Amino acid sequence: MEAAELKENHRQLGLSDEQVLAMYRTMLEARRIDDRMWALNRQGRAPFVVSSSGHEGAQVASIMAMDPDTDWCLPYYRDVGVVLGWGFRPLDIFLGVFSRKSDPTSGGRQMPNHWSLRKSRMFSHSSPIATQYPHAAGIAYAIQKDGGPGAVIVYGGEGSTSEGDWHEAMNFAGIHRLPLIVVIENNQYAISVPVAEEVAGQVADRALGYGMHGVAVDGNDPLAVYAIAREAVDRARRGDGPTLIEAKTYRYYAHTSDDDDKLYRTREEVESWRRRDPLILLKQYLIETRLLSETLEEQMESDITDDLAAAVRQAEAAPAGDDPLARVYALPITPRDPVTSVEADPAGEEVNLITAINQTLHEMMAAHPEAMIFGEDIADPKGGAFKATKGITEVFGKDRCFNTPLAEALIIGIGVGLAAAGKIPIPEIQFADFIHPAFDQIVSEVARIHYRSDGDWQCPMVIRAPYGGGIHGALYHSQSIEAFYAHVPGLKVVVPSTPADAKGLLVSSIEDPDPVLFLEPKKLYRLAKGPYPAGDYRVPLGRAAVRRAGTDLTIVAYGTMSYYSLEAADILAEQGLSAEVVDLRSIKPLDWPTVETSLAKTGRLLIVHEDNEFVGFGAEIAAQASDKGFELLDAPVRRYATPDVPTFPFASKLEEMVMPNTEGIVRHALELAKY
Ligand SMILES: Cc1ncc(C[n+]2csc(CCOP(=O)(O)OP(=O)(O)O)c2C)c(N)n1
Repeated sequence: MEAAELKENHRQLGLSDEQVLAMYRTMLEARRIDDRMWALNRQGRAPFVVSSSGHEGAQVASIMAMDPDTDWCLPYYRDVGVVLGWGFRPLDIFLGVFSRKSDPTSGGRQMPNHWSLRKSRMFSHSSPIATQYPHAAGIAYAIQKDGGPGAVIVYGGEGSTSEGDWHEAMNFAGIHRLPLIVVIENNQYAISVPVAEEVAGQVADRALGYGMHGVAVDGNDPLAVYAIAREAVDRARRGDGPTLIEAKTYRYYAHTSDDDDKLYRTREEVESWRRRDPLILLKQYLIETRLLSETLEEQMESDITDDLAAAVRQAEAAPAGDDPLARVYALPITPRDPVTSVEADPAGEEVNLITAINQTLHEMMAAHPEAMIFGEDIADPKGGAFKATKGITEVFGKDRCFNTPLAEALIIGIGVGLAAAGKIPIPEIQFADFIHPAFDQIVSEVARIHYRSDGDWQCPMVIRAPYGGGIHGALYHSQSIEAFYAHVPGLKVVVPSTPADAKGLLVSSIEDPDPVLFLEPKKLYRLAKGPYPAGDYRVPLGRAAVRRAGTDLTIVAYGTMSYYSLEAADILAEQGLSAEVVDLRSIKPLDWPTVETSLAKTGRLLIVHEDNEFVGFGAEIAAQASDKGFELLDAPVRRYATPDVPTFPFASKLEEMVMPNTEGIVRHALELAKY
């Protein structure tokens, strides 16, 4: 091995002697931390560790090209060298290894190495591979539109470049020429899968397809990595767009402490890469350039050993967290006094539901300069598939109301990044049926960011999605999705059924610090008409409305079924049956006290929704009724919902046969009353 293997000279790269020595020291510290973590694991003191050894050159050199005072950093789980370079202390890392309460990244809630720190603009990382790339793109978009000086660096392995989230993010970064640097640490394996089975050709070449600059570099040559990273950062700061850097490297330990790498790599292969260890290459260089003496090297080693011993001692002795139920929501909504009377309609000009949504979005964009609306076809001149966003680009400009590529995971993922950067993202999913590609971003990211960062980050996003049937939308333009998402801690789910509620709930959702799934019943867009309250008007989340008072039975519904239930109540009244109609408005949080109060009055409960009955949201209400309202019930709880068929067949006659309707509600109510 020759030091001459390092192709660059640090001074020509603008690095001072102190800086190149600091680079070496950080790499050495990362290596020793890794060794220490593994030893702790093997001693049974740390249950799970992830290795970074071998990657230090790529990590420390690339992060040195950034400015921790203005830039953003999104490391992945292997990036000990990156987080040290960004200012983490060994203690911060070991607090995570021992999952202690004072672990600054997650308070012991996440696995070790899932880095995050809001005050240093290091965005929270999770475990699903590749979800971080759209986040980085969203942050970079916010920086670009604010005219900020910062750039964003995001890290991942070569395996992550097979995920859709990666491709969607690169596409978006290329389209907008974002100030983004993507570092792929290609260590030749995604767990046991060799790169040849992961990528056809070279990772860096993928940049071409996305209009990005792409470059492959020897990741074990820290000075070469630094040179490339510097160019990338300069490019980003000049406004010349993103760069994909593929740093070819190798990891010396197994994938994690749970992996046995002997199953898929020979010792000879590992040894051959160890001969090009980035730490040794840089050390040789420093010796030859007379910057590193034996004494200095020994001093560094012994300082690091002492620091790590102290950090391990302190971290291991630190207390564990004791509040796993806290900080699921930034604004938890606890049940209030039940609603007992029918709310009077607010004053206002009569509009339909879609107009109410459009006007509210205009008002909110004016009231909150940080609000941004984006999605497929939402910009003018089209203004959305249903015209919900009509006129917004014209008034507020295309930086704040913009079309995205046709990529739902990206839409939600950039929303996460925008929220991290202080925006209020209001993405539209064109039809709820097409939200499924974004399931991971919503469930694994949006909903968990607050909890997993122990309250450090918030994700105030409102995801609008037209949903439901009754418009001949067939199997893929009719679905009800509320049950999937009501199941997820960290999300709030609301469904308006009147224009006034559409405004009041949308305003509350946009002002709420937590993510809200705002489901708009398509059937009601033009059918539901009512007053549009001018000026300040809010409907609190988690608060149901009693739409009609009654004494014989309670009908609990939401969305289109709330509308139909009121029609049914009129028919039932003619037949001498007094039905109380409770419109939930919020699916989650559920306003149980209002349902219970109504039940106490009527003793009979009919739950109506257009989603499938099996494990539909009605099952939750029925379960709560039996748990908390058993003594109040004079009859079994009845559900009227769609049978177990895909919603909905296209032919009108077939759709009518399965989708709940007014006549069906009347029939079920009459039967229930007879029990
Ligand atoms: C979406 C998803 N699928 C599978 C996994 C399990 N998993 C964890 S790490 C990993 C390999 C990642 O390889 P690569 O991106 O090359 O990064 P490396 O770990 O090699 O640094 C896999 C499959 C996961 N965490 N997320």
